[in-house]
Amino acid sequence: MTATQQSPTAAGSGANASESFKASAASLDIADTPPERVAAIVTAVLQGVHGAIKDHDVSYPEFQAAKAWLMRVGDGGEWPLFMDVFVEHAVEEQVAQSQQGTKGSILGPYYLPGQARLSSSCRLPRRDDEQGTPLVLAGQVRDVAGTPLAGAEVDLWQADADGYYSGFAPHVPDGNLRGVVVTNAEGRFEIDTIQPAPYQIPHDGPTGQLIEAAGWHPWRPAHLHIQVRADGHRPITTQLYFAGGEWLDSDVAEAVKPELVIDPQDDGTGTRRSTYDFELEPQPEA
Ligand code: MBD
Ligand code: FE
Repeated sequence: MTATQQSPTAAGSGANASESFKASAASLDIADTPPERVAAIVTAVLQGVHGAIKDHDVSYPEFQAAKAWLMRVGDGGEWPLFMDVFVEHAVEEQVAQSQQGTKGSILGPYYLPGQARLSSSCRLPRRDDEQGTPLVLAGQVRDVAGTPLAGAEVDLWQADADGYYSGFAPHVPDGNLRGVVVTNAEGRFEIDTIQPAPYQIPHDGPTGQLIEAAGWHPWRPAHLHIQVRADGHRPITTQLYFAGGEWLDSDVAEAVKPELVIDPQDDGTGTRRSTYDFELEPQPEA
């Protein structure tokens, strides 16, 4: 097994995350943001940087080391990873203030659109020898008034039992442990998958190097990523976490909310089962 073909590298997964982000954000440009707003936000960010330099008496070697590190983040394609780990949660919390229904959480860098559409009761695509404890997530999608939403999409993506995502680790086949599950006439779904492992930020790249240099830890607790969409409703992007799991209280991405922790129970056959219902609010008027 060669390193380049088999083992995921930070640079490989970073390049994929950058490509995927560019595709999803192709139409977004700071030129479309009003100049007063750009000036206000960027001035505040720069004031924060200038304040840190002053408060911590930053030296020239430290300034140049920071510049070299920032260049490596770009070269390694790690801006999506860095931004989603250290910044996205604050944006999500801000947006959540005007959101009803199921709590959201961050999207992260590993969403890929256009996955297999699956019927309401299904198994996520997996390898013949997929490792990991069987996990079944069942539930219902409703509007905030309690009406079931038939034909809603529960788009799920997750790491495997080693903590790797398909599309971002060369040894995992495309589409593995990803799928768009369509709810039945009662708005229900039942998804057969496996328990994901906690996720570790890759340590051979600049984001991992920063975490190590600062003496922080690189872990996210085990999680399922889910986006729920239904016609006429505001989509929610969220994550589910597992009660008792490692790193729940110290997620490097600070994206855990207590309402999003499930506690699957063994059904006596070695399969762990949990339910979770999703509630979507009406699409806000444009
Ligand atoms: C992940 O799996 C993730 O969910 C986030 C937010 C950042 C890096 C990896
Ligand atoms: Fe993730």
